[in-house]
Parts: sequence; structure tokens; C-alpha cells
Amino acid sequence: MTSETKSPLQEMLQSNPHLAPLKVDYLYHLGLNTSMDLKGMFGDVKFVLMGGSPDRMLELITRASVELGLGKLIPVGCAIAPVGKHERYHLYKLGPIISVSHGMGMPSMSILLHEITKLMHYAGASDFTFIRVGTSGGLKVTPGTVVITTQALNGLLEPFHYSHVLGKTLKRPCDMDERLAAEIFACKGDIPAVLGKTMSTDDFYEGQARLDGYLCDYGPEDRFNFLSKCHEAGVRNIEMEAAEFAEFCTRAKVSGAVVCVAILDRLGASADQVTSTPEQLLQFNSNAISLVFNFIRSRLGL
Ligand code: R2B
Ligand code: URA
Repeated sequence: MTSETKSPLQEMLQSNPHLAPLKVDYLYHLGLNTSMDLKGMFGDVKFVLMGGSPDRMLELITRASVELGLGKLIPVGCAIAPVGKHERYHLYKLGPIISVSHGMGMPSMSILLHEITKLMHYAGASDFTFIRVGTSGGLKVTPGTVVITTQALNGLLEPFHYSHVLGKTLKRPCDMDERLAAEIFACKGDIPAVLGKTMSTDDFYEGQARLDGYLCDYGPEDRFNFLSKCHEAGVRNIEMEAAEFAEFCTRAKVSGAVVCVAILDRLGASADQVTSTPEQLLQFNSNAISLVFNFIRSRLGL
């Protein structure tokens, strides 16, 4: 390291100098803290893969052990198990990969992003990439197609994320790393995938123009007009975390991508209800994971 290049820790202290006086920093929701050997545990991480559900993230890391040949790193007689506490998030680590659940919605995603990014910096990890590997509702996209986000939009179709801080509303850009999105897209092979904008909402039902929630104050025409307007604006899928993820990665200067499979077409026959069978959903999710694995293989030269 030259006198000009900063260590990951120095970079973080520049982002938030209030961390410097902490003797021990407790990453409360992960059940990890800086009195632990975080460098030994996580210093080699290059890919932080995040998805909503703990089960899916276990499936992902289990597949990585086989398909990326990382199983040889598991000592004989040991099995994959979550690291830290798993009351809120489930975090798995195998070789250069962390697979961690983020729960549903932007508040849950935000907490994970703060703690996982601090973890990467305390661990001295470098050149790491964050990827949200998730599910979404497509717009004129065949179920099973993976959408790689080029720009995140909020529920007002703006390329901004609003946060309330110290009693004020902050409007922050939620741009994606378009080069990374293109790099991932180039790894698609036979997997159905498109590049497109992603709208992130704070709700699954009214926030996504569904008619099948417990409450609903609009009709089918309003729903169709809004979803069509989203499609015309370049939106190809709708989910609940990309805007927060994009905003955080932009501010933290972390290279990040959102790779979500469409599990239904909101402008097609499947409308609002998710009617696919568990087997079909497994295959859809598998498409997103396979695409991310293709990208990891290409990055690692495997
Ligand atoms: C996709 O799926 C979840 C809602 O079912 C939510 O976390 C999202 O973004
Ligand atoms: N996740 C969402 O947020 N919306 C959908 O329609 C499907 C999955």
C-alpha cells in the first residue's frame, strides 16, 4: 500500500469518522463484532450474494459448493452452517462467497447493507462485488426470465430513493453500476435474461398495483394503465429492495448488481397471483443463481 492508497478500513472511516472511537463495533443483527477474527473469517470474500429468503441462500451456497467446486473447502465431517446469529439474517461463507438473506423490503435490506459493508471493511476484503439475487414480478417478460437491473426506480417511477434522516427527507440517486450489469448479461449463455429498469416499492399489494390484497381502492383499468406506464418507462420488473440497494452501493462506492428472476408476468395471463408450482418456482430461482454462477466463473477464470 502506498501513502496515497487507502486501506479498506481507512476508506470506511472516511465515510463515517464516528466509527473510529469504537473499541468494539457490534454488528448487532449479524451477531458478529470486531473482537472476532473477522479478517481470518472473511478477508478473502469477493462476492456478497444477497437474497430475500434464508432457504434460497442456503440453496445457493449448497449449489456453489458443488457447481463452483468450493465443496473441497469444507473439512471432512463438517456441513454448511450459518455464521453468527441467525435470528434476523442467515449468513453463509464458502471460499470467496458470502450468501446472506436480507428479508423483505428496503428497511431490512438497509440494515443488512450497513452491517455487511462494515464487515467487509473490518475484514480487509478488497475488490468485492455485491449482487442481489432475487425474485420479482415481470412486465411483459416470460416467467423464468432473469432481469438484470440497469436503473432502479422508486414507486413514483423516479430514479431516486427517499430517506427520512434527522427529520428531513433526503432524495438520493439510485443508479446501478451499468458496466457490471452488462458484464453479468454477457454471461447469460442459454439462460433467458434481459437488461431493464426495476421499480422498487414499499409494498407487495397496493404498492405494486395488485387487485388481490385485503384492501384495494382502485380498479382493473387503473392497474393496467399504471403497469403499462411502468413498462413504457422501461421497467421490466417490480420488487421491493433494488432502490435501497442501488442508493447504498452508489454512496458507499461498492460495485453492485441486481439480478432478479420474474416469477410471473404482471401484464400477462398470470396477472397478480403467483400460481406457479413449487417446482416451477424452483426452476425460475435456479435461472438467477445459474446466471450469477456463470458470472463468478468468468470473474474467477474457472
Ligand atoms: C421480491 O419478493 C419479495 C416479495 O414476495 C420481496 O422481498 C421482493 O423484492
Ligand atoms: N416479488 C415482488 O416484489 N413482486 C412480485 O410480483 C413477485 C415477487
